[in-house]
Amino acid sequence: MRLVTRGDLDGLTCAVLITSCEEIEEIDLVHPQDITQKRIHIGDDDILANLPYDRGCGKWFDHHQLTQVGDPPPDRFEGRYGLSPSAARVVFEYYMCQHPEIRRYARLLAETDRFDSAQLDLDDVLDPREYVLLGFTLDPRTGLRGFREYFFQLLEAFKAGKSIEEILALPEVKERVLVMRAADEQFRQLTRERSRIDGNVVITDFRGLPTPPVGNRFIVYTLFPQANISLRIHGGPTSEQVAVAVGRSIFNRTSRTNVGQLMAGFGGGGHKGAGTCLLLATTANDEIDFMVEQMKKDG
Ligand SMILES: [Mn+2]
Repeated sequence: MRLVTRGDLDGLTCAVLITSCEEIEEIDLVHPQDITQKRIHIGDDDILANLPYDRGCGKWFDHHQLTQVGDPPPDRFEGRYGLSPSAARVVFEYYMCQHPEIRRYARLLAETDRFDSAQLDLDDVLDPREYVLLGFTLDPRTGLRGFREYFFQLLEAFKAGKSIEEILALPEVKERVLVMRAADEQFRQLTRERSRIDGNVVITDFRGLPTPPVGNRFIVYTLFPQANISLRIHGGPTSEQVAVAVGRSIFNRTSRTNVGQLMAGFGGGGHKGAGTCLLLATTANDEIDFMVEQMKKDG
């Protein structure tokens, strides 16, 4: 079978668990909109994890809000869906009785829950350690490239039973941590320069930079504690597209915006607390203004 998932920490933990319970010959890392926009063919030999439902799939595991975009899941399907802190938790609950040996990943799973649902404190953002640090090196939103090979290296390391200390000592991991730390001060500076406050919203515009800046996506909330929600704009996968990432502050938790729902209105998706969408560059500004107005109205 093939596993189709996304290249973040939750996708990695899904891959660790599913490859322990199923015969997986191939793993593909895709973006959720590759599924909803049918850019890849999904058949009954495919397991989808941490991604929207596709009616062709053999099994499906997810924890994101259901959106109007893409195939609606039927009442009965193979796999499991639930509003859980991580998709990996949903996978774990599905396989645990048949495969009690996956309990050995309990710590990885608990930390994936915490990371994927952004239950982080100030120290996790300013001085990340262990699984949180590893999660930031894998986060596609952090802007580091070449994550495919990196994802498979980490998968192999966890399957081989390596500890988090051993994994953080791998040269590829150390290198990414160094790149992240080196870029950190510059990222703060750029975030300060390119952000503006509009009511309760902090808007950061990274469009027009030669490369997407590398940095921790929660830093913005430490720099603008008065904002309860952020909207970040950067270049999309093609020059005709603009990517938007919206998130509620993890420190000032007063925003009432349902981000996943708001993003679904623009072809994207996510959770109550965070989500993304891709816009056409030609109409992006008007759509972004609309989103900001909605977030201000929600309070
Ligand atoms: Mn997830």
